[in-house]
Amino acid sequence: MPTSRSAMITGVTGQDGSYLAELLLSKGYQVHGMVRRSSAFNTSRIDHLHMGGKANPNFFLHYGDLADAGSLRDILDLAQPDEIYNLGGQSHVRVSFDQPEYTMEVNGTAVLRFLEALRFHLKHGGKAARFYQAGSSEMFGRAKPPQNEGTRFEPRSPYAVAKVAAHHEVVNYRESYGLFLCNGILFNHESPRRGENFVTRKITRAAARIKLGLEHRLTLGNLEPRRDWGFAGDYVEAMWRMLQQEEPDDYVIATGVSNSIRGFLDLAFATVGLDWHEFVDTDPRFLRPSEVDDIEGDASKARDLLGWKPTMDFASLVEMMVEADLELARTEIRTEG
Ligand code: NAP
Ligand code: F7E
Repeated sequence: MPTSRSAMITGVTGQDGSYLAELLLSKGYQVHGMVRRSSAFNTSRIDHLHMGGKANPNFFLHYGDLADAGSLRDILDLAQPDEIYNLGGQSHVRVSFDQPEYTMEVNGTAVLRFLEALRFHLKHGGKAARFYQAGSSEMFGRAKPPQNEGTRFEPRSPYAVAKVAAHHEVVNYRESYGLFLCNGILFNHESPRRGENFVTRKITRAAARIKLGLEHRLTLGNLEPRRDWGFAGDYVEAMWRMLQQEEPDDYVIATGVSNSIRGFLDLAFATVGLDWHEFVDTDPRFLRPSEVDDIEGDASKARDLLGWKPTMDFASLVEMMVEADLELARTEIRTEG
């Protein structure tokens, strides 16, 4: 087991970054997380790792931003990472239609910026680092399921277009400069730490709060799309495995099972003993100008080459998220007295 390897994570304050930081620390890595400046605290998902009596001495945070080349170079210089996980980004597909240029900047151009920073780092005597890029099943867009590494990209949003650009940047730098760079093509993955404006968490949070009387209605957009939902904790393990291989490559990570938003609603509300039809409204403001209707991944390559498979099925994932949101709602009720 490695004891002195160093890793750099962008997006460490996000859902995946927090699980990945825990995983790498548990393996003995020194972990350097990049945090962007915010007017309010944005570290709630990682506070248990760097604050108070249980602060991990191998966990370091640095201010930086994917839009700022200097901060990327500085952190590379300081951390001398063996592995880099580029998880930072504007991750909301609907929002990418409102902020297309910014999304391309942070999800697409910033990857090029980072790869150039890495080349600069190497040219100036820095340690050679392996690099993971957070690609997405959204890149497949309207390509027919099941989608795998050979499926054509048919992106349907500014988010997906930017991720496709990043994917090709990584392949191009790998082929041109012989760097160890991997694209993970991850299908939707969720957890109690999922942002509250993604559909899964929006539903589990509302189911819990409606059950406990804190809210009365839930308003959603399109209930028909199908997604291949897995557990984020399983997916960060796959990221790590990609960087432990002899050769760099690209991998689809998915459960191979898809469900509709309706299916998610069925299970989430059943967990609290309610029928969602009585509480859910739909509103066109949550619709997207173009939708990805059907997504289901074929992760056989990851199973065969990485020995990776998901540990949590759809029903257990939904139940875990609802239970966590019930606990949060109960705490809120106790605190407010
Ligand atoms: P998330 O919870 O939204 O986290 C995104 C992270 O990126 C946050 O730490 C955020 O910082 C940071 N960030 C945003 N803009 C940045 C910038 N300009 N510079 C530096 N950091 C910035 O997303 P996630 O679910 O963990 O996903 C991680 C990555 O995987 C993202 O790139 C996402 O697009 C991709 N992905 C996610 C899924 C999924 O289903 N979760 C699937 C495929 C791919 P703040 O905390 O300050 O906002
Ligand atoms: O939408 C529908 C919506 O925003 C899922 C990101 O992590 O996974 C995520 O992207 C589906 C879509 O996730 C609401 O139209 C209905 O069909 O939870 P979502 P996403 O767009 O699949 C991919 C793999 C990523 O890479 C992304 O970073 O649910 N939907 N009603 C709704 N979606 C939202 N957010 N809110 C609604 O009210």
